[in-house]
Amino acid sequence: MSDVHRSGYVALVGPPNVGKSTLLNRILGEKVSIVSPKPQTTRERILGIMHTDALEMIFVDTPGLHEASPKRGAGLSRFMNHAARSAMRDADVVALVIDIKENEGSGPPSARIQRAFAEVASLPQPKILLINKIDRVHKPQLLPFLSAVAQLGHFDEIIPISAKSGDGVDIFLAVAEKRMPAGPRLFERDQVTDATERKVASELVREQIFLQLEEELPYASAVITEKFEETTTKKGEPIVKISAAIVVERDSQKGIVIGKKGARLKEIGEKARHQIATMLGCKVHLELFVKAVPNWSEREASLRELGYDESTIESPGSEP
Ligand SMILES: Nc1nc2c(ncn2[C@@H]2O[C@H](COP(=O)(O)OP(=O)(O)OP(=O)(O)O)[C@@H](O)[C@H]2O)c(=O)[nH]1
Ligand SMILES: [Mg+2]
Repeated sequence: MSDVHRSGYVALVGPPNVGKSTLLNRILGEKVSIVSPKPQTTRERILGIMHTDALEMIFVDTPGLHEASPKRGAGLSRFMNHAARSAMRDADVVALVIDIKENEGSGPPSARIQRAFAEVASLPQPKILLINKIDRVHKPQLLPFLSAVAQLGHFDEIIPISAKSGDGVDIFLAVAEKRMPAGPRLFERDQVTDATERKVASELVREQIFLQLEEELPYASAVITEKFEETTTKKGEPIVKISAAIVVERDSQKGIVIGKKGARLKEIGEKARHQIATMLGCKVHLELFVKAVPNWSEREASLRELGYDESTIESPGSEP
């Protein structure tokens, strides 16, 4: 092997809920991107960086590509699709993730999978198809789908994987590595993500909202960390004091997040605090409050305030 340093961006794109964020966390061996069984969990692009002495592979987790729903904020939806499309346009390698369970039997690819293929078909970069969740099917069931997809000729490589068990993930990494261009190190050797601790803290609260609340509410809420203070306890132990606002769209939704006698909010806070403490490796004090910002997911000014501003989407290759 040559000793030239190589570095590049690998975009993880695809429909919602197929396992893109699970895959990113699996590759890095730690949680940088939140995961839930509900679609549209990821809202912004998140970088996860894998380093070796001669290589830096920067994986870009993206929001699931989706059609705007009349029931959900059109502004937020546009922001999410734009973030995903700009990440895939600017990456060195595009990895399209799909869920094998959407295609049981030997029929042609489902309409949603075909739309995903169409999203990447005309991109000039090397394209890898990752058929995820193979832990959920019997291996022989995969074969007809694999050969049907191979015949379409859209992809340079087709790799069945399980982001959950790790099956096939090493093969993906080896294939992506071969496609990395020569280039300098772009991040510090110990940097795993470009997201700040402040940002990951709000995401971990948002993850609990996705996990604990039903139906439309997760989509109608956002989390913003308003205070993040590194200090020490009376005993001299390090502690981070965080205050975060859960933003919903209507006053009537506040009660659902808060729950009976504050029980739901307490549970969200407890679980999120635990996760944040694991990430930071120290004690955490987390204070949550809920506020309503009418129709924030539609209004440009509120979207901007909450960090969902289309004009701020950088290409993944721009200066970190
Ligand atoms: N059985 C199985 N479940 C998986 C696998 N990968 C992901 N999941 C589950 O699929 C659901 C969605 O996973 P995410 O990683 O949030 O999916 P995503 O593509 O990032 O979703 P969005 O951010 O909403 O676009 C979660 O419940 C995961 O636990 C897998 O390989 N096998
Ligand atoms: Mg995701």
